[in-house]
Amino acid sequence: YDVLESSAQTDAYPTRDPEKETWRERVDPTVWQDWTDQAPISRGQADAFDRDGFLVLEDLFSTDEIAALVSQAAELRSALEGSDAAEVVTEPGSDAVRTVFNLETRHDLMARLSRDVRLAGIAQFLLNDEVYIHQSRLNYKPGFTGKEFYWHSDFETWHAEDGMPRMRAVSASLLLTDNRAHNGALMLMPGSHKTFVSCQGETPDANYETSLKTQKIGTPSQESLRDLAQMHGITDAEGPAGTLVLFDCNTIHGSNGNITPDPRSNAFFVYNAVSNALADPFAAEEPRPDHLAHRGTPSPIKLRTGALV
Ligand code: 6CS
Ligand code: FE
Repeated sequence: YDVLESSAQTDAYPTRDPEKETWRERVDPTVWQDWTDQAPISRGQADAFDRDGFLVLEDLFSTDEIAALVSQAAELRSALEGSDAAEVVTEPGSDAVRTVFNLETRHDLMARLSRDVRLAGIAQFLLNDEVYIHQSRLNYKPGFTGKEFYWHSDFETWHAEDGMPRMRAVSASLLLTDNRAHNGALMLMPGSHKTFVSCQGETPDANYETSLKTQKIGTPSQESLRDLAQMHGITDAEGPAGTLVLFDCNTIHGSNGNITPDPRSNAFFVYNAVSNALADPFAAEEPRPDHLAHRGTPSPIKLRTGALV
């Protein structure tokens, strides 16, 4: 791969060249404002997010709140077992539910969670803007049969296929089971968010129909991943149910399969800055459906405080 400097023109992050992969420098900040004592996270946490591209926060939610969310997630899952809705993605090779999209539209408690100051308020601070939900999902990784997610940057897909212009989005994953290295916890490469890996390979039509089970296009080459892992190392985002994992839209991440008896699940909300609303896709013919990427004029989230239940 070549290593090129980027510039903030019409397409700050060109990707999916049919011929070659390129490393480009990130032109956007990670933390979009200076820390003050009004911030919802400590100075050390803001610095860590800036440096690593992620942050793991424990003890933000009470046991009652987590119990309510866990039972809601289980209900949603059993209600959608066997559903052929486009918003429900099954595991490769089985009918087990892997992902349910549009989480906040399915239940009041999930809607309330999506607006909570502990998620959306931190996102607002990091992005220094009002925020809206770009995508939301429940991720389930069943015991024994849960399959891996290969290494990728979310932003690469959101830019190429959804038209997200700049790196001004953050994902909040609230763990609903214990997540450990052994049951397929999220793995992240700390510091990888400062490099944009412009991936090789054109986007096939309706790529999302297969990429949500097994992603092939928009993933870095093994050569790039080897170099990134050597430069940055790999961190397991472990924690008990109730842990919040925040990560920048360009942090390289993935997860292993789960052959343990212990399922792994999380509620996942992507907050995008309202000033970074979607344009036409940068490297795909058609935008993806709305349940994968909310389009149109964004309606900013009104923050909620206090207990969820
Ligand atoms: O498609 C998405 O929006 C997300 N899912 C996958 C498998 N890769 C890119 C992004 O994280
Ligand atoms: Fe991802």
